[in-house]
Amino acid sequence: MSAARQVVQRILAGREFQANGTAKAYAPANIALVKYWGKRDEALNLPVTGSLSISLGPLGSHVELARAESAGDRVWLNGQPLPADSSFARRASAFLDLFRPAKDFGFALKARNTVPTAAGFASSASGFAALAKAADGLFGWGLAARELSILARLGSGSAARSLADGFVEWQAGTAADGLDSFAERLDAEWPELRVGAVVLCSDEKPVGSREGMKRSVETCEFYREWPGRVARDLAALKTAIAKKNFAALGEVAEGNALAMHALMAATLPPIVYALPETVAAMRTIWTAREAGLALWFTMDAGPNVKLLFEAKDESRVREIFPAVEVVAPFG
Ligand code: 2P0
Repeated sequence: MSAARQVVQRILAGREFQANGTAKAYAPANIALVKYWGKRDEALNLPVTGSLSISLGPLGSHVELARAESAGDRVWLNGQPLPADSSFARRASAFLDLFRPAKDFGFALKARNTVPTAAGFASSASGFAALAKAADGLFGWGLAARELSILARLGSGSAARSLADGFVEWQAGTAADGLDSFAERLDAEWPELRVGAVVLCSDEKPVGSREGMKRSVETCEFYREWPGRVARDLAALKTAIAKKNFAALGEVAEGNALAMHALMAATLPPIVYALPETVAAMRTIWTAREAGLALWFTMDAGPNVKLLFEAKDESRVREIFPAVEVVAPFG
């Protein structure tokens, strides 16, 4: 039995697998302010370090899950039926295998993303988080948020952070089975906070995160510096959030993203996601900041930048980046 399936059995010990009607669930997408880059266990998506994200409220994934009339899963994405060999259907079915009561039990899954696919926010985190919640609803397990976070992580690491709104911290944990590696909401609100997506290129990335982080752990000479850096950044970010110090939040998030991209560049073979337009956008942000605008950015495993600012500066930010898609994570 796979390591992931063993973990699922441990969490679901004593629970029934009786499917009831159609379960609906929603989970928000999230953007990390202190990043996850590197695993200590690939089968269970256990991270080397903790990470801290902000959930994107109404941008996320809605799913409906029911038992299909016959064996074999039926998967729809944004209203379209998908061939079973499409990458989305294959990933969803592989995740649902963890909960499948019998080989001839097929799932009917309808997923709808409100994360615009072209906006540069990943929908896999919200998708697996919503799917874990929907499975919980379909079988009536009544799992706790921590347990749902662990199940979602088995689909994709960053999905562990998509079970809650607001600021969410994912603990790396130390247990081999990962039962101590889950994410929880921080007790903090920041209604003025804004995240802006600036899409510079929506082509498929040359190296996926899963492959990229594995390569960094194995070959990047300064990967050993990363856990210490993350620990310092997590502490500084939590202080910034507690004090609502926006400049401190921006500084930590931008610095952490640039440090992650430095790790990527020092990986063999090197991984450089930035395009000339990415570097130009960074310089524009730095110039605006020198002129007094409280604007910072973060970047994930791709060439697009995500702006961090407060509501009072939104019109100035829109003047600089007219195509920005703005999200208010706290509504
Ligand atoms: C993050 N990323 O913290 C980091 C920053 C990308 C860069 O989590 O292999 O899709 O499914 O655990 O979660 C993307 O990695 O990887 C990611 P898996 P995942 O948001």
